[in-house]
Amino acid sequence: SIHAQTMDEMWDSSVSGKANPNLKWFKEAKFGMFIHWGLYAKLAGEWKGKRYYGSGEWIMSQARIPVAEYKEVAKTFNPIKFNADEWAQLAKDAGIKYMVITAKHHEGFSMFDTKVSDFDIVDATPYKKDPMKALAEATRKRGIQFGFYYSQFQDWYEPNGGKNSWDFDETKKDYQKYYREKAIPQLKELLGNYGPLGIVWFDTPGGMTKEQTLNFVNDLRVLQPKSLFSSRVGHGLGDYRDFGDSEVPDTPIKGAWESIYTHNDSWGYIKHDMNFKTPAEIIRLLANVASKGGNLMLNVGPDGEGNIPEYSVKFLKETGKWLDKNGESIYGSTYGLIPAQPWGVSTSKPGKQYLHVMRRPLDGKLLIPDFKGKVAKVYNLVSQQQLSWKNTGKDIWIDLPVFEADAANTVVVVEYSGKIDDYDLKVPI
Ligand code: FHN
Repeated sequence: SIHAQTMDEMWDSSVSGKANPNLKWFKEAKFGMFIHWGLYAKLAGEWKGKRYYGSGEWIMSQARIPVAEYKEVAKTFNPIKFNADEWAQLAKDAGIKYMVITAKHHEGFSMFDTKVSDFDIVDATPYKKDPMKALAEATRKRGIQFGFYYSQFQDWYEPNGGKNSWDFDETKKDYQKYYREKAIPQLKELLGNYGPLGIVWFDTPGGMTKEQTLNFVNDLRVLQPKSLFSSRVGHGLGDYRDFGDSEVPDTPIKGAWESIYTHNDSWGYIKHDMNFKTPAEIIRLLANVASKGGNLMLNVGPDGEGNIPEYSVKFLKETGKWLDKNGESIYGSTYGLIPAQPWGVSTSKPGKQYLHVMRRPLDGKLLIPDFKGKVAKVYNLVSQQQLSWKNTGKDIWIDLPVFEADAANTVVVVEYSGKIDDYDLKVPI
C-alpha cells in the first residue's frame, strides 16, 4: 500500500516477537536525546517577517515556500557555533544514553556530506563541513549510542518525494524513482560512512509496498547488523515500537518501545516559544514512561547558529543531577508492578519496587494497595533512611517523613520477596 501508515500499521507485535538480540542496551538505556536540526532552525518559525505557528521544522509547508526560494536559505546557513563535544557532553551530563539526530527531514536538505544531492550542508552552505561526522565521534567517545533520523518518504524538495508538496503535482510523482535515486542511496551513505549506529529512526513511511520495504531494509541491515530500526520504517519491520508524538501508553507494555516528546512545543528551533519542560516535568515524564516499561527520547532543537537553547542546556543538566542520585530506579528497570497511584508511579527490578513519589500524601501515609509480596525493608533511595511500614494483610502503609524539597519526585524502595501478580499486558511481547 502506498498510503502513509498509521502508528498501529507500522507495528506488528508478531514480527516484534522475534526480538532483536541487540535490544538489550536499548531496553536498559531508558533515556535518549532527539535532535531536530536543519535549515528550518535558521528560519526559527518566521518567514518574510511573518510568524508561523506549529512545529518549526514544518515552516516550508506552513508558509508554502516554493522550493526555488527555500533553497536560498542554505546560502546563509552557517552554524559556526556548533560544537560536537559540547552537545555530546550535555547529553552525558543529562544522563542520556543514546542520541538520534535528523540527517534529512521533510525539507529535503541533507545535514550530512552526501554525493546523492547537492542540497546538503557541505555543497550548499558557507559552512562546508559535515557536523554528523563530528557528532558520531563525540558521542561514541562518551559511550553514548548514536543514530540518525531519516524522513524516507516525505521530501518537499524532490519532484517525486512523497506527501504534502505544494510545488509538485502529487498525482504525477514517481515514488519508486525518488526512493531509487535519493532515499535508498542516502540511507546507504548514512549507514556506511559514520561507523556503528545504535539506531536508524525512520519517519512517516509511505510510497512502498511491504515487499519493497523489506528489500531495502534487508540491504541496510547488511551495512549495520547491530543497529535498531524504529517502527516508523513501516510495515511492522521495525525492531522496537515508537508511539505517536508525545504519547505514552496508559498501562505497562512489555517489549522495547519509546515515547518521544519535544522539550518545548516544537521539534525544530523556534524563537518565540519558551515553554521548556522544567527538570521536574522531565523527571516525572521519564518516571512515568519507565513505569510503563518504555524509553523517553526527549528532543532538543538547536538554532541556526548551532547553539542548543539555554533552557534545554540548563534543564537537562538539572535532570542529570537527579539521575546521578536516583538513576538506579530508572536505568535497567522495567515496568512497575504497582499500578499508578495518586502519589505517583513505580518501576521494577527483581525483588524491588521503586516508588516515584511525586505527591506526598498530606498525612504522610503512603498506601500500596493489594500488595502481594512479603516486604523485607523500605527506605529512601538517596538518603537510605529506613522507613516504617504496616501490613494490613491486604495493603501496605508506609510512613513518609517530609522529604527535602525535591524538585520532582522522591524515590522510596520497597524490597520484598514472593511473586506479585503481573499485569494483564496489552502487548504480549
Ligand atoms: O512530521 C514529523 C515531525 O516534523 C517530527 O519530526 C515528528 C517527530 O516524531 N515526526 C513527524 C510527525 O510525527
